[in-house]
Formats: sequence, structure tokens, C-alpha cells
Amino acid sequence: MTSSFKRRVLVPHYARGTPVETAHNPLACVRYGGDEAGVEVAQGCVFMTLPGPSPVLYETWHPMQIGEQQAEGAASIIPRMVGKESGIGWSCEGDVLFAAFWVQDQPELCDAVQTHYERLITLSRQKGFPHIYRMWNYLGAINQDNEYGEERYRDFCRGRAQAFDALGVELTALPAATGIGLPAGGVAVYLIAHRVMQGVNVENPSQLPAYHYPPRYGRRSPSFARATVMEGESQTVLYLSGTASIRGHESVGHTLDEQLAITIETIHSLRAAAEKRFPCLQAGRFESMKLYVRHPKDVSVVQAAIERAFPCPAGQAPLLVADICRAELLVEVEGILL
Ligand code: 3EB
Repeated sequence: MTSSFKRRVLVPHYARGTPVETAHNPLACVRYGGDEAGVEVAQGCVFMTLPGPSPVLYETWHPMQIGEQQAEGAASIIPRMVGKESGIGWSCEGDVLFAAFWVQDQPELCDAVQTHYERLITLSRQKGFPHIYRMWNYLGAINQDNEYGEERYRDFCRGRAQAFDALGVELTALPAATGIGLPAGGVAVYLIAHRVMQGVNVENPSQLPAYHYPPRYGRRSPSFARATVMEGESQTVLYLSGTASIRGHESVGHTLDEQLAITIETIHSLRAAAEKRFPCLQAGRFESMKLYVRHPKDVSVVQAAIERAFPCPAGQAPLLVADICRAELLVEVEGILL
């Protein structure tokens, strides 16, 4: 007797202002805005709260079927499991895992970030989900200097890079990611990982790989791929990293309009690179996007431009006012295409 099981990946769904977080049984719920930041596990779900003003944005994570596979041992019947171990909240079901940590603010971020990153990756491996395919990093006062005069984003990048080094992760195996500011201190990180499917990384011909940025942007380069593709038999999913107005390794454009135009062009170029390897993505649409804007006055212009360039289902392109990881950048955009 043969049986098959659903091959799935995790995708987000966004809701604003209403506490619908546990409807549809998500694996995780990230709340953008709340008084008390942290990670907790309840009702079979990881709840992560990031500091910030209300109204709150809720991002829930749901398994989506992308194919079917012959059952390999018990993978077909692995039920929902959740837990919190050494500060890492995690939940898994079948072949998908969500895991997250929150670290209190520190005078220097590097050590705490390295320690927690290593725990996060090690936990993913130990639970049986070694294929990390997308990560998000949010840090307070991202453009301010730490006690030693190093910008906190760069301080963070050192800890992250050291953790990947220590665990033997090759540069070309780094997942797609986002790195963005928070209105208050501390560091929030979460990831999604798969039991058996390795993501395929895609770099952008118009940009230097971030992990090769020269030292003028920090002692250790940012550890992420421009995009990761998860290929299923019935659906292929493109996870775009946070994308900003950068060509080569340099920030370009002084005005919002210039930066927006270059960001959109950069996303088109990244998408074209992904389509070369995965032609089925040509028929794809953005299922969701997440927009980050430094200044509140720029919100409506960014929303309108992105909506025109990359139409998304209603409500699935939320915008957060946040600092971007380089002080001169005004806008950053991430997205999921399928
Ligand atoms: C850039 O391209 C813009 O440090 O995890 C985008 C995506 C950016 C992820 C990260 C940073 C990160 O360098 C910033």
C-alpha cells in the first residue's frame, strides 16, 4: 500500500486592527505593535509580539500545499507540535517549522545575537527541519550607534555572521531575509524551515550579493540571499528578501521617487533572474508584500506605487513605518510570489 502526503510551505496572511489571530489555526502569529515584546506559545501557536504603536498588524503563518509526495516514514502523520526552549518559541506540523526569539536590548548586540541565532538554527536542525528558507530580523534603534560607536545594524550583522560561520553554513546556503528597524530596543528574529525541501537561492544581477558587501558597510557583511525558491509539483513559491534602492553595493537615489523607481526595477530584475531558473514563475503573482517606509509622510506615495507595480490581493500588502538598515534608505519591499 502506498500513501502520499501533502508537501507544504508556510505563507503569511495579514489582518489589521482586529484580533483574528487564532482563526484558521495558524502555526504562528506575529503582532506588529504591542506594549510587551516577546515570544510565547499558546493554543498550538507561537505568538510573537514586536514593540510598536497600535493599530496592530497581525501576520499569521499557514501551511500551503505545493505538491504531493510519497510518504516517507512518519512525515505524513506528524501532528502539530509547539514548544519553548531556551528562549526559542517553535511550532511545527508535517514538514514545516516556524521558530522565533526575542532578545532584550543590550549595550552591544553581537554576542546575544550570535548566541540566540545559534540556538535558533540548532533547534531547527534538532527538530528535524534543517532547511531554513526565509528569515526576518527586526531591531530597535537600528541606525543608532552602540556603546562602542558601531551602528547597531552592523553590530547585529557581526553576531549573525558569526553564528552562521560557527554552524558551518556556507554563504551560498544563506536564506532570504529582511533586516528592519523597530521603534523600541531589542532584537526579534523568526524563521520558516522545511524538513526535506532545500530552498534554491537566487541572486540579483543588478546587485552584489549582500554577503559580499565590502567592509565599508560593516565589519561583517549581511548574511542573506536575495531570494529563495521553494519548488513543488503543483506550485513554486518565490520568497523575495527585503529589497531597497541598492545597485551593486551602493545606495542610489536621493528622493523618494528615485528610490521607489529603483526598488521596483530591482524587484523586476530579481524576479527575471528567478524566472530564468523557474519558468513557471512567469505566470506568478504576488500573494503578499510587506512595505517598510522610513517617514510617515511617504506612506501613501509608496503604497500607490507598489500597488500599481505589483498588484496583490486586498489587504495583503501591509505597510510598516520603520527605519531601514542604511540611514539613507527611505523604502524597502519584500514579497512572496506564487
Ligand atoms: C540590502 O539590500 C538592504 O540584513 O537581513 C535587505 C534584506 C537588507 C535583508 C538583512 C538587509 C537585510 O542590503 C537591506
